[in-house]
Amino acid sequence: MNEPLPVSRVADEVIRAVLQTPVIDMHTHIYSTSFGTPVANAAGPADPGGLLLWGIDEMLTYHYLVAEAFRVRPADEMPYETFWRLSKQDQADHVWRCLFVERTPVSEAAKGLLTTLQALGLELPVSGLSGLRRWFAEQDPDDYIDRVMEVANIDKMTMTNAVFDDAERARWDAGITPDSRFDAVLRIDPVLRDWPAAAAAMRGMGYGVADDLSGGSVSEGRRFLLDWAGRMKAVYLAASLPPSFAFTDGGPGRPLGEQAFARIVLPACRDLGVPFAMMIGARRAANPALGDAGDMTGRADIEAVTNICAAFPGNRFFVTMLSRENQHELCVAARKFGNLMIFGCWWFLNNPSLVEEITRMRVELLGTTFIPQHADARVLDQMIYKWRHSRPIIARVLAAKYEDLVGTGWPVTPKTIERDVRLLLRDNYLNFIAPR
Ligand code: RAT
Ligand code: ZN
Repeated sequence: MNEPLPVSRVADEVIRAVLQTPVIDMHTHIYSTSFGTPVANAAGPADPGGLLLWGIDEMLTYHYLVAEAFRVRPADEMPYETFWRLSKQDQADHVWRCLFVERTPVSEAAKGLLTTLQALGLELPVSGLSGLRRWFAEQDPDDYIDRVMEVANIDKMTMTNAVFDDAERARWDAGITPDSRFDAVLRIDPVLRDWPAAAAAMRGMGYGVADDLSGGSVSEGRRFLLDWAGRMKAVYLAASLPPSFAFTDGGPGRPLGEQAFARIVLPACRDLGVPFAMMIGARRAANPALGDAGDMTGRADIEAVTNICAAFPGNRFFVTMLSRENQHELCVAARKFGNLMIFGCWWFLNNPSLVEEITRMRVELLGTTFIPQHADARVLDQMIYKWRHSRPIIARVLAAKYEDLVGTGWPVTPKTIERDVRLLLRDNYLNFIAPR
């Protein structure tokens, strides 16, 4: 088992390790069943505001696919308002017709639906969606979560818990039963993106914060974060940030979001002993009529990241960036700062060609000290395709590197491969959220 491998056996060993190692997924938008599900199922009727999305109609109306459907039938043929007024099932039928009937589903997100159905052992719906709709309606969501996790080989996943979202907060207030398959992540975009709006919301929840950060704002803001992080048992705090995100020193005179970050958010993370995740490069609502599908990518300034990592050595930062052009400098930044952990090929980067390029560059610059991927699934079933598509790519990149090593005479054993793959798929994350 622990003999050095001949070069001819390396690729098989790597693929085995990458497929067999259970992943801990550090960024998804999947919720446990206590948050309710809008999908009618074997265990009960639809809960219209429920947050756990799953099933064929949710998969087809994923915003990645909605954007693609509007390329096939643009707004002059299917006005945005008309589409949004349709029932979920009619929207799904429309997307199905555009992307699977009138066109061939070769895009990453379209193929992903097929990968998922195939992995679940379902017939591909060449003759329509009704059979699939019946099958999903017969599932009990709680058992179905287990099934998806087993097929995707996932140990645990994080939710994205947007505390400034009234609908989500109402669910917490109504009472959530802990579910060991999920960890919470306290998501706080408005604090950094729009301080006055965040302050108004916090005041509404009984915290004494002012629009201009005066008076007791700093201690009250921290109290808000500590209360909610404690209540959710959040494993880290997070925000998605625009390409224009900047940080110099967080001092007086700097934008309020930057000051709040330095004076409220990062001290709270230190008190809690948890990292802060920055997802940088999403320009919201480039086309607002498209809803979630209308966001754009943009190149950001890496100096914000290096300034932050340098100024706050007592904090730990997960960082992912959305623009392909930022990837190299982000790797270089991670070489400078031990408190920076790069993660995932985010959103528009989660395509095989880019995952391969980015993962190879990361291995070359950072060895095994990064987190190669997260699913970012919004619909439970997508966990399957996101990981089925990424795993072979990660394995391919690693295998080529080990083969090169064998060429130098360095012994590469199954144990070394297993250790490295565990680091990449779970331990780097676990060690970063709870350092020894
Ligand atoms: O990937 C996505 O689905 C995006 O819409 C966002 O959720 C993004 O990942 C985010 O977390 O802001
Ligand atoms: Zn996300």
